[in-house]
Amino acid sequence: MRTTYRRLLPIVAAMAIAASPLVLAACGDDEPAAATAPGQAVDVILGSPSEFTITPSPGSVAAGEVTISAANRGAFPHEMVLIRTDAASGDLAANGEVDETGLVGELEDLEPGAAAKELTATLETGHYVILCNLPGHYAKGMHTDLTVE
Ligand SMILES: [Cu+2]
Repeated sequence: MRTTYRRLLPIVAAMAIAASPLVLAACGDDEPAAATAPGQAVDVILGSPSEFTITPSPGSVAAGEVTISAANRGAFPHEMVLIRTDAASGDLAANGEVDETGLVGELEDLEPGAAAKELTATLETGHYVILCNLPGHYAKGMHTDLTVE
């Protein structure tokens, strides 16, 4: 018996190693990505479908490095500001413009029809708000939520 186990052990170990990538691949569609997932991308559209909308796709990402690509498809200039805050996107203190406490980064001077600009940041788990902070734009509804899981 002892001899048999010694012969089988390396074979069993090799099978376990060979099987593990299959297990990971099989659950990849349903499970959230690992916290170390590299190069996640979020596309943010400003100015469409109406002028004062701002829409991220997807609306939630896993913690880690995230590249946000923002394009203005409206008629007016806009900007994209990313803030980490527990407040809902519509509940930020604003007096014409939003207090940018918790600022992670921003893309300024997004001109209508211009090429998208990119912002890469390492995001920790939490709640974030994406908004346009040109005077009056936040009040017109130009804000949305981004969840980092
Ligand atoms: Cu704007």
